[in-house]
Amino acid sequence: MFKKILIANRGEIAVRVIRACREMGIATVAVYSDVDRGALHVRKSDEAYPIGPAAAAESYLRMDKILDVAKRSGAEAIHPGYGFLSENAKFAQACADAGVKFIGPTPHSMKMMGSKTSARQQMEKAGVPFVPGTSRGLVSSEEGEEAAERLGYPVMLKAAAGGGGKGMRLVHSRQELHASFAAAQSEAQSSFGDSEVYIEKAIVNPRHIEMQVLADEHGNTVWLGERECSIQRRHQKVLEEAPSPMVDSDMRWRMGEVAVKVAQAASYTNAGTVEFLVDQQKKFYFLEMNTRLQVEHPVTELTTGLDLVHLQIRIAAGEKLPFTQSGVGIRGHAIECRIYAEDPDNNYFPSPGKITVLLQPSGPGIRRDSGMYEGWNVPMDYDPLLAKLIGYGSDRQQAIMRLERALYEYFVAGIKTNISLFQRILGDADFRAAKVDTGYLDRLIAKGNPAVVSSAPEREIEAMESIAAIAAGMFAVLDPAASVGKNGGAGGPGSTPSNWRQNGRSEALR
Ligand code: MV4
Repeated sequence: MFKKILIANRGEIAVRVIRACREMGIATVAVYSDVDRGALHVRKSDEAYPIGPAAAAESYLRMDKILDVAKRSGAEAIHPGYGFLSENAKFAQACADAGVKFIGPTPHSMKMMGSKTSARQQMEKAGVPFVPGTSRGLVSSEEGEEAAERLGYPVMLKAAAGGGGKGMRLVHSRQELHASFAAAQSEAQSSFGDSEVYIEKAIVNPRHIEMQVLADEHGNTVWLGERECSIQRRHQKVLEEAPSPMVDSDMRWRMGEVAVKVAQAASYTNAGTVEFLVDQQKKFYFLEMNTRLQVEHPVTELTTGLDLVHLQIRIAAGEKLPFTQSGVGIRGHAIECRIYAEDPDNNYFPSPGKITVLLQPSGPGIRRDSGMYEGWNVPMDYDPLLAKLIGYGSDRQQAIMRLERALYEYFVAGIKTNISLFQRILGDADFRAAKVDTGYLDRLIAKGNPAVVSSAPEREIEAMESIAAIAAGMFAVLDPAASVGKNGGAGGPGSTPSNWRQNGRSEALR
């Protein structure tokens, strides 16, 4: 087993990997940019090295600097987390060349999945169902028109090098195709430095469901169940759950077996995710494969009882999977909320700044993977994901109740967060009835925010209570003689709760 691992990432995922390493008796090396000197992953690691300015291109994306730290620290392996260099085949290759184990798949698998057209060609060979369309780049918009006639409108133009919705165009008619083709090509060129564009039949109001797979370096591949990821906005996932409420065990097995086939066709190793689009008839189509550990991996960990980061590390160290498919069981239900530093009253714009007060939820069925702490300054230079709050229960209903309860325990002051959005989602009748597709969140947000009327006073009361408690504490310190009662009168243990405080509690919070 490795003795020391470098984590080439920051925030909650770096903390997540550090935790796994600590549990396994592996020393950890953090890297950090100038604005992350005080970040949680730096505090929690055994060693930490500066790698440059805030801009990711000058720090977290600098392969040379990261490999230099690996050499200087004696780290034998690198965990890339998600984002940054995690799906960069050149980095995986550079690690191999430097004699450092990249904890993830081989550069070969990453490259194959990195190009959507090459992935589609491989999947076609392997007999995997994928969205009808072309599997090579279009040379002209005329070629696109021919393909679109064959497929039937609407169609989707996509960048071969894309993913996450960039360089993607929905085309409703022949008249639109020519201009959309040019636009998609130029967006693909400017975003990915590669203008290759291909065409797919558009699936209307699809669901986005993905299957977790794990493969060791001895030819064993298993699937670990699906995640429902339809609740997203602008291609940014917001809430994920496992299992998907619309997948039954027959569909799960079929999807699982297809996902294993995809992984095997790519000679895949380590943890990966096979994404599917699911149409209204519940037909599923291969979309792409993510060659990394994903943000939403905790919902799979909770429903399988497995630790994916431990398993990633053991696989990278050459160990065999310690179980086979029949040893994988799915139990209970888990839902994850991505807590972002963004302002619900300003179109969910990023809201960096200093966290002045932080009260965090816990209790039965709650897991929190967080990269924030009270007093920390959230930099504006990176993805604004602060933490993930995950609710687990024996069924979906219990997971929802626990998560909703925990969301009302969260108190973050100094910056804005999207916590109120989750309070709305979890209380929404369509969500509770599991009527979600990729258009769900836009519809909910467009409906306006009726919950503001009832929840804002609650939040304000909580804030007022905190301020009152702080003020009372300050008075007690400044002038102990003036404080009320034996115990200081600031609401401490044994003190009489004031009527003000009690009256301020809403029914729901009592
Ligand atoms: C599609 C599609 C409909 N039909 N492809 C968006 C992200 C990129 N990875 C693929 N995406 C889509 N591809 C066909 N042929 C609809 C989407 C899509 C979507 C997919 C997953 C999750 C959210 C989405 C939101 C809008 C569009």
